[in-house]
Amino acid sequence: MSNLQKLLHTARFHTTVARLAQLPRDPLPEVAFVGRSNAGKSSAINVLCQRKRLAFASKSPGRTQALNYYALGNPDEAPVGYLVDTPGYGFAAVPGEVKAEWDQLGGSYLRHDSGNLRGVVLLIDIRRMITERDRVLIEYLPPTTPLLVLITKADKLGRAEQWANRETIRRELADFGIAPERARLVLFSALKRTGVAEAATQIGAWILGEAAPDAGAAASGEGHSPTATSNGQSGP
Ligand SMILES: Nc1nc2c(ncn2[C@@H]2O[C@H](COP(=O)(O)OP(=O)(O)OP(=O)(O)O)[C@@H](O)[C@H]2O)c(=O)[nH]1
Ligand SMILES: [Mg+2]
Repeated sequence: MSNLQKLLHTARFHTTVARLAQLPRDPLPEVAFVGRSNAGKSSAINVLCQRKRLAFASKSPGRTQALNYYALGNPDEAPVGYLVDTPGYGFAAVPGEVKAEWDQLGGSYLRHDSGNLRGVVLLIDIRRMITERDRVLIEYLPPTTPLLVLITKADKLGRAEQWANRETIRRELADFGIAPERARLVLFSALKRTGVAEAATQIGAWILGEAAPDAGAAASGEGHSPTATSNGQSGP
């Protein structure tokens, strides 16, 4: 296992942010996990960090209501970066007030562009594909922010369907004007640990400012993805 992957195993809870004024002021690299409610953000963080209950995963959508910061690096030293779990969006049962809150917090966090955001992990449920809200979210981002698109809950479908849906998502991203080299697509399952090594390697590389090896080198044995690219850094 590479050092890039191991970096995520050092994750520990840092702080919860309910208002933008509370964002950490240290200019450390951040990687944000975003996606609709129930897409599997918190579950992905737990499996990537090899911690069962670091982020709270729940059957009731809308569980994560604030930005949760997890610090990375040797626990005896100052953090080298953060993972940020963000509130899910777009769940119909969530009252309008909570939705407005997402726009306030999740939306403005992505838009405010602190200069610290090195990459965004966008989680898409493999059975739901890309939604209008996902598209709006991508538009909030600084236009060069690289994306790691985790196609989650891949275990719910057979291999052929997984790859067919991955192809549809790839096409939809292209239709939204996302350059192929900006987005790396990974079939992912927190349950079966599919795609975990590749995702952890990319995220570790973003935090440490290194180039990620391509999919073949980082893959967990769950299939080489022909269109994946090793993204460059968006950092300053
Ligand atoms: N089968 C399967 N279920 C998953 C997977 N990942 C997450 N789930 C389930 O999906 C549900 C939602 O997962 P969460 O990780 O809480 O989703 P979230 O995106 O953090 O949700 P919010 O915080 O509400 O936005 C839970 O019941 C998880 O157990 C996966 O890879 N496979
Ligand atoms: Mg969550």
